Amino acid sequence: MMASQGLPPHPLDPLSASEIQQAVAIVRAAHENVYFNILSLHEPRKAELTAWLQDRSSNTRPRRVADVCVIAPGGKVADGLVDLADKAIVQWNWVSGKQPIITMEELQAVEHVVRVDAKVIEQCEISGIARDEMHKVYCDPWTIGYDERFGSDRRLQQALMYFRPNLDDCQYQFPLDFCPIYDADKGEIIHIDIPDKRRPLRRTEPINYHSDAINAQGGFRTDLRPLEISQPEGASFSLNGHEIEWQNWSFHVGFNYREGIVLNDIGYNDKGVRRPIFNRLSLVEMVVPYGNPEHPHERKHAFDLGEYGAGNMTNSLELGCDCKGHIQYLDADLAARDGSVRHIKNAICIHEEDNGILFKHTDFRDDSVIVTRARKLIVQQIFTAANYEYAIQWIFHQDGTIQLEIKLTGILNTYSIAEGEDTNGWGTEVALGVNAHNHQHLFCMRIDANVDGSNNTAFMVDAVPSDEPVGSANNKYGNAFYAKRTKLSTTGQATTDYNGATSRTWDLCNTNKLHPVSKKPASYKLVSREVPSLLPKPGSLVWKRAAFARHAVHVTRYRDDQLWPAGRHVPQTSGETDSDTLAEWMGDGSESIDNEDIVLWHTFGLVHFPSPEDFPIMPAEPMTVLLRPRNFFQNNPVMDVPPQRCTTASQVAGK
Ligand SMILES: *C1O[C@H](CO)[C@@H](O)[C@H](O)[C@H]1NC(C)=O
Ligand SMILES: *[C@@H]1O[C@H](CO)[C@@H](O)[C@H](O)[C@H]1NC(C)=O
Ligand SMILES: *[C@@H]1O[C@H](CO)[C@@H](O)[C@H](O)[C@H]1NC(C)=O
Repeated sequence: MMASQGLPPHPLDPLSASEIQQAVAIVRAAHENVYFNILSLHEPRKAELTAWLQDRSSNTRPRRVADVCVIAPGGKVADGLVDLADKAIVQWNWVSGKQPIITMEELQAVEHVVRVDAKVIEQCEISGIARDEMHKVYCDPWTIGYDERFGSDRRLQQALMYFRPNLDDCQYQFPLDFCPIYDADKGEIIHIDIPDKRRPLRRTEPINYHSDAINAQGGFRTDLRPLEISQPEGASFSLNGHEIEWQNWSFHVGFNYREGIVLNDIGYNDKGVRRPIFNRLSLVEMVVPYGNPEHPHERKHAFDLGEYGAGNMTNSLELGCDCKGHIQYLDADLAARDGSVRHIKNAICIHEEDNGILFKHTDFRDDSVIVTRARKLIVQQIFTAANYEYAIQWIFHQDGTIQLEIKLTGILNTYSIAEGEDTNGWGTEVALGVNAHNHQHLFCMRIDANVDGSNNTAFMVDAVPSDEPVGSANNKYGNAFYAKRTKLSTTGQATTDYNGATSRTWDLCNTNKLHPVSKKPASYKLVSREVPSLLPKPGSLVWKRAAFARHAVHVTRYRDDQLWPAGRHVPQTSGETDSDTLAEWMGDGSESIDNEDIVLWHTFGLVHFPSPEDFPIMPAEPMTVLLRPRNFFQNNPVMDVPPQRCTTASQVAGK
C-alpha cells in the first residue's frame, strides 16, 4: 500500500511490498522450500500502540513484525513471527492437525487435476459428458469444511463440479451431481462422493447475463438518461498515508489478507477535543451454512474469511463502476503462496456520496423552514468468494454514526435436480435443472470499543411496557413503556440474542462519563435488525465450528491477538477440540466485563431462500448495521452543516 514517501509506516499500515519481500527472505534463509499461506502485519500490542498514538513524537514507535504461516514439504505447518527491524525470526512453532487458510493457487490447481483424473472422467461420462468435452468441465473448489472420514491432518478440498457448454456460459446453470475430494499435498483426487440417485447433466438453453446474451434477446433498455456526479473542487476528505480526516472524523484504514478493511483509532473532533470511540472495527469472520441434509451437502458451510480471506479475494476496483465521484484509492500488496508480492491496484476506494436529508423542519403556521442535506464518506472493498460477491462499505456519517453496509450479489451456489425431482423444501429450482439450496450468511463484526476511553460497559436495551398492570397507580391507563437497560457485567451475561419484538439494541457505554443534562453515560448504540439465529441445530457441525454464530452478541475482555473467533486456522476444524476461539475466550462466563477494556462480537446476517429472480445473477441485496452516538454529544452535532435553505419565522413575517 501507499506509505507517505520517506516516512516510516504507521504501525498499523499493512506490510509494504518491500517488507513482504524482506520477511520472505528471512524465513527462506532458515526454512527453504516453504509456501506462504499467511504473511501479514502482526499488529502491535495494544498498550504500546496506545502510548504511541497518544504521543507520537516522544513515545516509542512500535516495531514492524510480520505474522507468518507456512506449509513445508510433507504438509508440515509452522506459525512464526519475523521482526523486520532485527531481521530475525523471533517465534517459530511447528503445529500439527491444523490447516491454514487456503490460497488462490491451491484452488486453481484442483480444476486442472479433475479434468485429467480417470475416475472423474468416468463420472463425467456417466453424467452424459463425452471424453472430448472434458475441457468444458469446471469446478469450484471449497475447503472440505470438516469430514470425519478424513479428519484434519490431510489438507483437503471438495470440488463442486460444473459443465460449461460454451466459454461464455454461466457454469452454475449446469451443475454435476458428484463431488471429488482433492488432497492438496498429493495433488490428486482421493475420493469421489457419488449420490445414490444419479442426475445426468441437463443440456438446457443457457440463460446468460452478458452483453451478447442480452443483445440476442432484444438488447439493453434505452430510456436511461445520464446521471452525473460532479465534485468540481474535489472531495472534502484528506488522506495522509492510511489516515483519513473527514467532517470531524479521523481514523486509520488498514487492510489484511483475512479481514480486508480494518478501521483503527477512530475518533471524532468534538469542538476541538478529539474523543476516541473505537480502537478497531472490522469483519472478522463469516459462515455460510447451507440447509440441505442430503450427503454431501451437509458439508457446505464456507467460512469466507477464515478459510479464504476477504483481503486475498478482494477485487481491483474501477472508477465509474464500483464507485462514482471523486475517488481516492488504496492499493494492497499481499504475499502470494510462492513468496512473491501480489499487488492489487485500487483494493479500497474512498469517496463521498450525497445522502439525502440530514434534517428538516417546516413550521406549519408560517412556512419558515430549514433543510440541510447530508453526505457520507464511504470506505469500500468488494470481494469475490467463488460464486458470491460481497461489497463491504464502511460508512461515516456527519452526525457521528458509523454504518456497515454489506451488499450481497454474484451468483448462487447451485446443484443439479432431475426432471420431476422434489427439492424437499431444502432449495428452489431457480432454472430448469438448477437447485439452489437454502443458506444463511452470518457475519461477525468485531467492535473494540473505546468510547471516551478504554474502560467501557455493555448494556442490552429493550423497549418494554411498564411492569405495572393497567389500572395500577403507576400505570393507570396502561400506556407506560420504557427502555429497560440490562447491564452485561460478565461474559456469561453478555451472551445474548436479538429480539425484534423489543427493538433490542446494545449500548457500549462509558459509565464514568455522564451526559451533563441527560445524566446518562456517553454511549455508542449497536442497532442491527437483520439478526437471524443460526439455523443448524445445537450440536451440529456448523454450531460446533462457528461458536461465534450461536448468539448475536458476545463480549470479552480485550486481549492482544484475540481476533479470529473461529480460530487462527479454520479449514478442517472439527469444532470439538479447537483452541484459541471465541468459545475458549468466553471462559466459564464469570469474567467481569464491567468498566473494563472490552470487545463486542456481533453476529448478524440473512437467510436466503433462493428464487428465480436471483438467477442467473443476483440483484444486490443490502443489509446494514449502525453504531450511533447516544448521550455522547451535547446535542445535535451537525447544526453547523450549512443548510440548503433556512428561513426564520421573523424573516417570513418581515416580507
Ligand atoms: C493471501 O495472502 C497471504 C499474505 O497475506 C499469502 O500468504 C497467501 O498466499 C495469499 N493467498 C492467496 C490466495 O493469494
Ligand atoms: C466539527 O468541526 C468543525 C470544524 O471543521 C467545528 O466547527 C465543529 O464545531 C465540529 N463539530 C463538533 C460537533 O464538534
Ligand atoms: C480501567 O479500570 C481498571 C479497573 O477495573 C483500572 O485499573 C484502570 O486504571 C482503568 N483504566 C482507565 C484507562 O481508566
